[in-house]
Amino acid sequence: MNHLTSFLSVSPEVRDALRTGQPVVALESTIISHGMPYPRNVETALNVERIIRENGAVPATVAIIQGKITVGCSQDQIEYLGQKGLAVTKASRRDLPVLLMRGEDGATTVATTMIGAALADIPVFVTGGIGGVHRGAETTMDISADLEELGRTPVLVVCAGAKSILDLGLTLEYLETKGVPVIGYGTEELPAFYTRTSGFRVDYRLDTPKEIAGAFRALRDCDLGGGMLVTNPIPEEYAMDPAYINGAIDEAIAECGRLGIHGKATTPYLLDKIQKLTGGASLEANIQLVYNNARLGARIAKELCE
Ligand code: PSU
Ligand code: MN
Repeated sequence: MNHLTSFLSVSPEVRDALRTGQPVVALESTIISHGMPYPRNVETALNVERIIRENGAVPATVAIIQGKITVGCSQDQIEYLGQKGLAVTKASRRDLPVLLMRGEDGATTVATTMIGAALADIPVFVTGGIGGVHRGAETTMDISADLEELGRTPVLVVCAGAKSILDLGLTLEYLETKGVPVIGYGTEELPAFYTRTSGFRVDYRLDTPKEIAGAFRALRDCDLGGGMLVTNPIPEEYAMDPAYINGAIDEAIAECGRLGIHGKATTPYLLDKIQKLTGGASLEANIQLVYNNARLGARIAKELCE
């Protein structure tokens, strides 16, 4: 462990895997409680864990359970978070101190899952999409804490890019400022979650888990600080039509503005609205891209253990 704290609880299975040098992959829980409807969220979370095992790594779903940063949630805990849904506190970095003091529960975002992974010494974390710079951030200042975390915490995050609910160009600028390498797995272009392309370029294209692991090893060996973002395009067969999905996204953003939704409620509102507008097609794409990321994350974690 990097830092022993009584607020950290690592499951016996994950602890053993880390002690014996086996690959471990961290997973977030806001995607369960706030990112998908019940019961598909629980089904997806358990499938992701199974895929990671099938690919030779140990899954470690992270959440705040009764005031502990829990690394390696049980099936019951995943079921609980999924059922409670939006009633669980969405916990980003700034939420941790009070939740831990009170002994409460929280679903971890990308930022807090990185914190948990780093405390437990897990280098690889798999998710769907990261938070970023929201459209209109030049007046709202709505920039996800995920980006700051990527700038400071040494964890490799595998995602399918970011949704175009965000300003992707500004998100890339922010990551550049923070010194975060943005890698495209087999692509020159930043994937936009539901689609394989976005019109924006990644910093580097790498074609193998071995090269990705090598770059991350260099980052850590040199103590550069901060993480690395690996963007993995959604498989072709599940990619959505850009005009269709971007139309739904624009409509969801307009509705969000009319309703005056802001702050931490913005991302969950947009995710839900897009799912409703597309009649569940976006949920299917979302699930498949997470599975695809789980396969890649497990392979990178294995390379890092070589
Ligand atoms: N984007 C998605 N799905 C998600 C999220 C973002 O496509 O589930 C979640 C993640 O947990 C991410 C968080 O860390 O939303 C970002 O929220 P905010 O923009 O409020 O920082
Ligand atoms: Mn925000």
